[in-house]
Amino acid sequence: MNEFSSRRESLFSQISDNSLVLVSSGSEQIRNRDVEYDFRAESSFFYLTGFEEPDAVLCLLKKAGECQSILFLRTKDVEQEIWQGRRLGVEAAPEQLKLDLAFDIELLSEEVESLIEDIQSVYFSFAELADWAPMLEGWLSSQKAKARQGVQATHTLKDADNLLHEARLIKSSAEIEIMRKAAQISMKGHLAALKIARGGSADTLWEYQIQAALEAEFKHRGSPRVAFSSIVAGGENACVLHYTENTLPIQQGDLVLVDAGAEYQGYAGDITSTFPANGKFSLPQKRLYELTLKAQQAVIALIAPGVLYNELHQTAAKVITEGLVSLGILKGNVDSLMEDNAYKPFFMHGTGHWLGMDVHDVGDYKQQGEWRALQIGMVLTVEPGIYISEEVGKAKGVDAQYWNIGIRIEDDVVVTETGADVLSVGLPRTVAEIEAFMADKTAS
Ligand SMILES: [Mn+2]
Repeated sequence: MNEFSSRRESLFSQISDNSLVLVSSGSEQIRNRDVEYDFRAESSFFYLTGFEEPDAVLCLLKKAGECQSILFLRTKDVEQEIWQGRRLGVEAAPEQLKLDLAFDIELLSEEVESLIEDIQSVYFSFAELADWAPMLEGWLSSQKAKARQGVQATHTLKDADNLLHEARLIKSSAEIEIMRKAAQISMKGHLAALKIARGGSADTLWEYQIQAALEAEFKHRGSPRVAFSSIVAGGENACVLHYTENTLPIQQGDLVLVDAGAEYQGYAGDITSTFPANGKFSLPQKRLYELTLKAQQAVIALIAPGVLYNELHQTAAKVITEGLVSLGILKGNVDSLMEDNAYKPFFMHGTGHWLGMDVHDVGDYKQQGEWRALQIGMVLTVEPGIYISEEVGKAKGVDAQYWNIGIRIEDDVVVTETGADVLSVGLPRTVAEIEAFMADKTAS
């Protein structure tokens, strides 16, 4: 029994007898002409198998009290493997992945047609309905046709995501240690970004060069790929939330916003740092940075089991609103500004999200219409930000010294019995710490 088979056991224990669960790894996608995007298996499939090949389907069959894990996958093919890479193959799969049976993926439709006899409930991801629909239609109609032979047709289709997403939301201690590693590799990548920026070379530094430095550090430390496209945004580009072009030169006096995370053993790190390219914050940059950090620290201090999810954002929004009032960027009474969401033009995203195998990880934020309470083992990001583009600054009458500044500070946090454990700890975060790190060419 390994972590993957115990996850399957746990899923089996939650479904009723005579059920079938289908989980797909996904297929390779074309990027352009003969070039494919790097393949990355669907997270729920990887969660249950630890297997990363495309064109594979896991079938969990619970029938007459017996539980079987059956994998459909690509067969060994010497010719194809020379061109496209190695395959595990049908023969090796059961032993290697601790499964009961394996079949050629080409036989999926045919084999499931017989496995599904007398199965009452079929689970699959409703997000993949269009992919499953043709096969489901075939299976359901062939069962109906066998009714006179005494076959009881499936009568319930269920969303597998309901079960899988809830299971994935609460991390085991083994998962938390992998996530700590993902976050620590990510942290080291961010340090590498600060280091290349402080290098002091007379040449212009480009956003993609900072990206190269941090992603090289991820790989150097054992992360084979990024968890999502890295954002390296100089100056006003930081006001574009998902800026991934990373193609422009860093200007003297700009802040650099880096939002990047390493993937490690299938789990995502997700960190944002904001620092001055020349090593020294200007006064308006410093004021907005310190306000963002104050909001982030207030949220982290609040995290504990039982705290409602939306209290985190309310706390960040309140700190930012108060701060923007004291800087004269917002005018009025804090309570009524909060009621009007007056902070939204400057802080337009949420304060965080679940983190796990997916960077924006699965799991409901509300249950029965109510914000859910934090539980031990949940992992989330805390990432307030303040963005004042020239357009917004002009429109809202903000003093021009604050225009074209975008700041976000993000860490990865696991909810523990006593509060919060910051998995991504290790970066210089205060203005003094960042300026000292940027000034000392030997600091690491
Ligand atoms: Mn994030």
